Amino acid sequence: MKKILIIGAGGQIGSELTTHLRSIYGQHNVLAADIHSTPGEEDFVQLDALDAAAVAQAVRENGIDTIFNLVALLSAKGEANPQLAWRVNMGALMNALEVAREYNCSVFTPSSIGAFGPDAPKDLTPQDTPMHPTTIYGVCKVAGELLSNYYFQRFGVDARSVRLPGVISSQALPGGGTTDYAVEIFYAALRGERFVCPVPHDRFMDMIYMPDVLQAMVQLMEANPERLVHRNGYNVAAMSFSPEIIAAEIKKHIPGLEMVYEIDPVKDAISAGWPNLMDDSVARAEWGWNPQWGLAEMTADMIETLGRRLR
Ligand code: AKB
Repeated sequence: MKKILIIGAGGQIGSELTTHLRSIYGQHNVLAADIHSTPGEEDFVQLDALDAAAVAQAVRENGIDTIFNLVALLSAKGEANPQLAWRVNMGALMNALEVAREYNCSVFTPSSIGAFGPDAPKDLTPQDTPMHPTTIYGVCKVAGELLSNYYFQRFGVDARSVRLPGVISSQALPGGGTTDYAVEIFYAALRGERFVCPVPHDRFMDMIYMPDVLQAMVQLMEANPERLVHRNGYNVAAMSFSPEIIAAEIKKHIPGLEMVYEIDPVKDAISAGWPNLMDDSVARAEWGWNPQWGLAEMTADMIETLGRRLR
């Protein structure tokens, strides 16, 4: 990776990925792109990921060799408007792959635990297993993995992806996801507000802390292509917990946290079909995936860093 374009750079992952990649590859070698403008930001271009000509122009004019395509409507938001979710999620990916084909770029796109459906084993969900998601988000993720593999086999486009768990981070908020509660609970705890949890107390889901997400993206994109058998998309696991478990962990730092449950039927149904914990042994074997953050360390760090931001 020498010249990088991040599409969707203003989102939860994009905002931290931009800073992280600039610290490794240099400020001017990482071009941030988003549909919303960021006044005064250097090395930024405002573009609509669904505008193929605009994506091509950004790649051509800046000599880009690697594209991170982070544009997506998340799972719960996708269910509110499935047609829009398909148009945005698949449109942005198709444009990224087509531009990559034309200008010989590598492409990273996050897949998700949402790519699995109710017929996949819940515990230690294998890398290769039935994938029949029941959400439009999951359908897009499976289609995206297949499309990325197709572009590699048919056109030689170096497309790679990981199946991300719910991402926990202290900078930009997620939005429209089923796992968002695991971020929002920290804001409530630190502000002394009652937390209203939308998923059942005992619903386990895979989660990951942002530093491990950034590490996974760089590590996979820098991996020797000859070692990559799966390419799209690798299971990456870091921790798994339920709402009552994360609440208990936060209470070790903030004993006054108050949590009540008001189950959101959409998030309940979505999360019921997702893994409890994926088996990530293939990612470990093929490119050395090795997460550093578990529940206890992540919780302590979130309270410290988000607490500083909110003060
Ligand atoms: C969501 O909840 O939709 C996302 C995801 C797990 O892909 N955070």
